[in-house]
Amino acid sequence: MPEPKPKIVVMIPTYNERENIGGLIQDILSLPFGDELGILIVDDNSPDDTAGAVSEIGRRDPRVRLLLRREKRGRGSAGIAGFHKALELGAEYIVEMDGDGSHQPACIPSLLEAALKYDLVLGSRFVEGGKDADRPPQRRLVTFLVRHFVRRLFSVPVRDISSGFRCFRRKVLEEVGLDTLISTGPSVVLEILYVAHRLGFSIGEVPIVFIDRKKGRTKLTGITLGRTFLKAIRIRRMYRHLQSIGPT
Ligand SMILES: Nc1nc2c(ncn2[C@@H]2O[C@H](COP(=O)(O)OP(=O)(O)OP(=O)(O)O)[C@@H](O)[C@H]2O)c(=O)[nH]1
Ligand SMILES: [Mg+2]
Repeated sequence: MPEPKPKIVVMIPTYNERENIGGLIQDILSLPFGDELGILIVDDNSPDDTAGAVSEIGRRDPRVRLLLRREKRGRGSAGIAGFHKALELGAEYIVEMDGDGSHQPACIPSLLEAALKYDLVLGSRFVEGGKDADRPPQRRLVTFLVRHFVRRLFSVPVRDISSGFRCFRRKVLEEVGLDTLISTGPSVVLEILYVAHRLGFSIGEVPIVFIDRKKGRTKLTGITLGRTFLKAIRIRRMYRHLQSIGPT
């Protein structure tokens, strides 16, 4: 049987998400896209054997693929490896989302619909209809600080600048220079958005309801957060002179 060639690839970086990943994959597969949609899980050899759970589903359904890396190399580097693989698979639309249950598969169709109009579409908690549901106050504070600090730093005209639930048209990922990005951690989300903006790609937002993770543990420690802020400052310095040549 020939391998399915997905037009849409949903790319999910995972580290210790075994409890979440099975249900999430099933929910994505039940969206009405048939063979046009593929799922790519990028796992860093999670000790809880997330990869084993994904492989088992992949054996039953060839739309599910696993990119297994030998060791934990960070959220950013996992995302970049996933984007390379999605391009290699021939995807026209690449959806990026978390594997912890915070991002709802039910929002994928509206991201894709908006991607007919925009080069990059963010799933946004802060546009009308969006929500940052049931998060503890300390996590809300972090989002608030990131949002206001980074929005001011980058001046990208979007409301949910740190959203990791988004849809790219292929050409955006081809042109942002995946191999020259400096982020290995969560700042990759900001870096790609900033570069895409500086290159003149159009960016839209659709509402999402973000749910706090119910199972598993966060990988976002205080140290990671501090590093992300410092990286954001470096990113701004590096790319602020990047000319908007307009997308080709
Ligand atoms: N492959 C890989 N995935 C990672 C790594 N670190 C985090 N992830 C995944 O990236 C996604 C986001 O990580 P989270 O721990 O949920 O961090 P967050 O969403 O910023 O913060 P919370 O939702 O508050 O926990 C999840 O799917 C993680 O499993 C990593 O080093 N490698
Ligand atoms: Mg999360």
